[in-house]
Amino acid sequence: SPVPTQSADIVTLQAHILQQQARHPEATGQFSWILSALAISAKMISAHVRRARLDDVLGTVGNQNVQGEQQQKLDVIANEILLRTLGGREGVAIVASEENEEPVILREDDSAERKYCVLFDPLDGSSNLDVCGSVGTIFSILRKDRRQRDARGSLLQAGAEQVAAGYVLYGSSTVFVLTIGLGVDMFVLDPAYGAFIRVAQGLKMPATNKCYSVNEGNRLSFPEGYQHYLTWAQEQGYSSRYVGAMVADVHRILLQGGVFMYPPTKKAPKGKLRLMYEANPMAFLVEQAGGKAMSGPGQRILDVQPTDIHQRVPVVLGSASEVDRLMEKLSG
Ligand code: P6P
Repeated sequence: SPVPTQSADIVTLQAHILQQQARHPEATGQFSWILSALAISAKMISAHVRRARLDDVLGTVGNQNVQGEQQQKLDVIANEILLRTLGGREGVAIVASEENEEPVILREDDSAERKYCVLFDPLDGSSNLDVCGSVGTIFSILRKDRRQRDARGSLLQAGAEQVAAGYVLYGSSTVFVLTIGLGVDMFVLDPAYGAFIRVAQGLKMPATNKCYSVNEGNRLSFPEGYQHYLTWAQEQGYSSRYVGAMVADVHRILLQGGVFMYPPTKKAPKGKLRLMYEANPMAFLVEQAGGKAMSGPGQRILDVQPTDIHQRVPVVLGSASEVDRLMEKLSG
């Protein structure tokens, strides 16, 4: 019988993290522990997402569950999971969450060892849960800036300073996408074993794709350049795909190419998406996959100097040529 082809090695996310650490003999392991905290958080949040609304039905009397606890919304649960897993990691000095107005200082920077800041949107697009749509978790890791005296100062670094970024997509499967600045790697959760299995390394976004992703309901309130672009794209026969959860929309662009945008609108003149824990991590991933991420003509998202943890920016990201074309339309 024919010799079976050597199947590809099975590499889990945990093994991948350790492989990356082994490339840096000076590494203390702090960074690896942070990534593993994000991995276990993703598995726990995935388990809750797969039970969305069942807990409401199976576990509650009024809005209390059988333990008499206040039934929590899933984004609060996801936030708690991330705070508590990251809280157990020595390397994490500060966390900032879309759910918390103020950053959380987990430990003072008393040791000589490098510390990190972790920013996240625990359950992005959570309103999609009500209709069994895709939702996601987005995270960004910065080095704690030791020269800064307070948490805010440490956090307000441009996206180009990120040491890692990624997202978890809770869709038809649970996908963990990660960059530590050496390309983009993708993992899929095997629920039978509770392990994330590596399915792609060094992922590169297709150079073009006649597909755009935007909430067209806001079209008439977009700046003119965006409207001109959409008219042009429709004349070219572009297709439109929009889930309404950034992680799902960006994941499609990462794998298939095209362009995602959240332009300024009358309701959100600076755009709706948050710089620190939505635009920056996605921009890092997209650039690592060979794409572009801009917040306007000549304004690379990763170069934006933040002034507030929760500030919003317009977002255009995707295949370089598709982003360039839109920027041309915006430049008039
Ligand atoms: P709209 C979800 O609420 C979110 O923050 C992103 O995940 C998503 O891209 C965007 O807002 C959707 O906003 O206005 O199109 O519903």
